[in-house]
Amino acid sequence: MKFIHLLAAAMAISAVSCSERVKVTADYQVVPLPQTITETAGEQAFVLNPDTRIVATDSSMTSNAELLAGYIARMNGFTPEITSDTPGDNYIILNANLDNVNKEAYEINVSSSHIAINGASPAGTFYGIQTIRKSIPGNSGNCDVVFSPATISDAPRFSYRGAHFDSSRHFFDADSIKIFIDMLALHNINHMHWHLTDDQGWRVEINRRPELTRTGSMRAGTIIGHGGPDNNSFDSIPYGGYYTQEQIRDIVDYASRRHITIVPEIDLPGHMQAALASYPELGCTGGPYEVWQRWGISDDVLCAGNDSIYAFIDDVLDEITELFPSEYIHIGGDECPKVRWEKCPKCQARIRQLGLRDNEHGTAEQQLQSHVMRHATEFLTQRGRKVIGWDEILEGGITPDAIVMSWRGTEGGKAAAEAGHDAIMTPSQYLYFDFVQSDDRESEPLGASWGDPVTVELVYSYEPVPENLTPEQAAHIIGVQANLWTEYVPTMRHAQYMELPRLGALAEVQWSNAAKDYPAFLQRLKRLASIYDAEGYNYARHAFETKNEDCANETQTAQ
Ligand code: TNX
Repeated sequence: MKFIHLLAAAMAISAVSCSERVKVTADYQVVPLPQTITETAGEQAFVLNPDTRIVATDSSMTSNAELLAGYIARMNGFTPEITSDTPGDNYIILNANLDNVNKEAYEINVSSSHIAINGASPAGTFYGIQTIRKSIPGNSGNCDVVFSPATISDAPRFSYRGAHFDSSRHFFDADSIKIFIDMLALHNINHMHWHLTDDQGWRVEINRRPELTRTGSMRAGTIIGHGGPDNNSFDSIPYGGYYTQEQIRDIVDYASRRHITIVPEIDLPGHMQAALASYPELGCTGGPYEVWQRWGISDDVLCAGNDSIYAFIDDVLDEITELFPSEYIHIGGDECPKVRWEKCPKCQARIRQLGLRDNEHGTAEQQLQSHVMRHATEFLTQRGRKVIGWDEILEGGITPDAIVMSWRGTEGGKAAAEAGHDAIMTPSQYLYFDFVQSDDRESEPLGASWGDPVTVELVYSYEPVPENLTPEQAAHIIGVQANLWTEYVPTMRHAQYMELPRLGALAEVQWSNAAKDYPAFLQRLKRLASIYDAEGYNYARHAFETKNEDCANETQTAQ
């Protein structure tokens, strides 16, 4: 009886707790783990409550302040007022005058009167904001938050911290892409590699080539299941979509306010069947071609012997550089079969004209691919951009400034670094988030047709700098990225299931220098998952040993 009374009393307290402004305690052990967290002895704690203000010291801090106010509003149910004047106490002040060569570094000082977040640039301040935001428990409802006095100093290990997203195989509307960008911001990721074109759909409006979206953004149906030459089951449901230039500009702006650069990819000269369906004269056989309904590697690629493909590449890249201010532009280079070129009179004539023959750089056809890539590279270099290509660009000779994205394991990245090229590591066996995430494939939604499971622990265990590199060579490993190919990922809710919480493990690999400690990381990851809950993100539970929610066939609207 007594116990029941106590229970009833406890339930009553928890039901009213937040309206009585119950306090929860912030925990600075966040993902990714900050470099140093030093508790200050003998000081009173800071309490975040509905009277707390955010001080934006100048206009460069306004957007950061608005984002912080929004995070607090969503987590805690109240929206702090933003001001430019510093009140007597109870404020969070944002600055960007920290002296540090790493422009993404930040320092946080928590004292009883205020929290100061100071970045070495507005991006640095933003990462300090993320740390404060993630230190708030995800289930803190309408509660006040107690921050113990401390100094946190932090800076990322890698300057390129990427996440790739494939909008071609499945199309995700602009609001979904913004949700994805918010997910990246939560994980301190600063580059979104956006795969916008492929055999199965062209997704970016190009004014000078209107057929690319008129024809190339729509396929007549989609293969059911993994495919392969013997599978002829198609759903016969027309499928498509594309981003207008106005939408792209809006998304680029949305990302840049979150200090995320969007690196667009135009995949050349293979993975081009949607473009060939739009402009058949760009292919070796002249078509007709259809926007591909299968997954895999199409034999039909741009005809390297045809002068008109070079004008096509220029037209597309010209508008791409207008739309995307990114220093890096990705020009693909992967999986370009040479069967058409071997038989194509124009390609063979071009090979003769260029004097290409099989040698230590590769076959004549591989060198012909390098010729196409060099054309695109020169076009972009003249406009002050740097190119990134998949590791096949090492075959047949690579242009001097090209950055290699190592996906077929780590060897491409290692070879690139040894040859003095910058490299971004995205080896499939650790960082392909289209691979299933558990050995129990039966219980998983259909994943990529190749590759072993990629668990959270495996992602966390990844060390991006290959062994046996000199310090100079190691400095060429500029970053790390995970890729989400979407052949089997039709909705953003499903994409979240594939990304989360593996993105948490990726964030630690990209940002943190700390020695690996998986059990300690898991504790931090559980707390991050409480923020996934607060944000309404769908995520996989394998690492937490609880049941996965059904991720397939669900939709989610933008917040
Ligand atoms: C390989 S990674 C591809 C993609 C596929 C992916 C499926 C790369 C450069 N090419 O076209 O979507 O495998 O896992």
